[in-house]
Amino acid sequence: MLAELERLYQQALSELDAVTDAQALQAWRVRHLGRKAPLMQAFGRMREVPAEERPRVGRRINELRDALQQAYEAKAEALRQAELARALQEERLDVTLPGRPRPYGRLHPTTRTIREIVRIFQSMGFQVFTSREVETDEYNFQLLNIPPHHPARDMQDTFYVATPGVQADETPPVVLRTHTSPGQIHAMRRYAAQDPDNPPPIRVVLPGMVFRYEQITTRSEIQFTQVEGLAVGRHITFSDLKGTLTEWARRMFGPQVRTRFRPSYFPFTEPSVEMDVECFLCGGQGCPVCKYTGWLEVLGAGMVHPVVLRNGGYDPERYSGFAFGMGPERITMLRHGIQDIRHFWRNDARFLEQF
Ligand code: FA5
Repeated sequence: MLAELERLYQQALSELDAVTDAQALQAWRVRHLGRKAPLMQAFGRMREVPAEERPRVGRRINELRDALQQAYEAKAEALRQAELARALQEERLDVTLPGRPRPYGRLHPTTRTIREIVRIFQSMGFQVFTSREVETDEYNFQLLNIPPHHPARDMQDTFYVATPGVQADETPPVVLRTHTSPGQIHAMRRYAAQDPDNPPPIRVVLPGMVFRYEQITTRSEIQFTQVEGLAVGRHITFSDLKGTLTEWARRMFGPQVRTRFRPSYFPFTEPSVEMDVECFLCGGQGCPVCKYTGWLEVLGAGMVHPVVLRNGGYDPERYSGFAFGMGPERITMLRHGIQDIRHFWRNDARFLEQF
């Protein structure tokens, strides 16, 4: 029996030599070390061996089995190493390559412009006052000296907000604000409430979203932003308006930039102006962006109308003030030479990534 087992052992070793993959190795293990393998069954056949031979034969069978087990483990390890070498060769990994950069979000160009505008006014002592986007007709128009049927309403086509089940003429009309100017009334009333007989002076800026029922074009959106400004106090003059806005323009567009004021009309300011800045793209020489005029319009402004001051709780005999309103999208377009305002809402990463 021992001679037969020695032969099987030699055969198992030479079979193991020929094994080249994990699957064949498993099959080999079942064949030579499994429960039904001849070597394993030999323990059951010990009865055939003369009693005095049994210890020696038993020891030898154990040795053969241990030797096969070791040969198996050595082969398994060799196969693992070979597999690793192959993987390293084929799936080459250069650990010195730089990592993949994580995409970071960034601020929308309009937000950046608004923040810059606000920062400059803050440095001049203005505070941010936040006002609502849904307004009554009263605040958006009437308290700003734009009565019903006033032709100036045509300047700002309006989105009216309907209340389901309620007839339009049963409730005061509610609108999406067409400009940030109704915030002037909210701010004045809030400040005046502190001391109605002697209301404190005001210096606020009001950034926010506005809505107009307009034809969308390359220059006009139906939803855009404005930054409003309001200063109210004793002895505030038109010179203060010019000085403040000119200083803002210099800090915003560069210290050399020149400004000019043109007469204009807004129902809530008197007198009213529009401010142009010298085209900072061509330095006033004339280019397509300034339409060869050398000037860019950036805002509307004026001295707060006495009716508006009174509506806000400020006696126009004792107080005066100036107000202004500007459009950050248009300013962003001018600064970056953006030809079409519709890019701002398109959410196209190729556009947004440039800022
Ligand atoms: C007003 O809205 C006034 N409330 C501004 C004002 C405030 C004047 C305080 C005096 C005192 P206007 O309609 O011109 O004015 O709009 C102001 C700015 O908003 C414009 O200069 C422009 O930059 C921007 N704007 C107006 N309409 C649009 C539009 N459809 N799309 C994008 N920007 C617009």
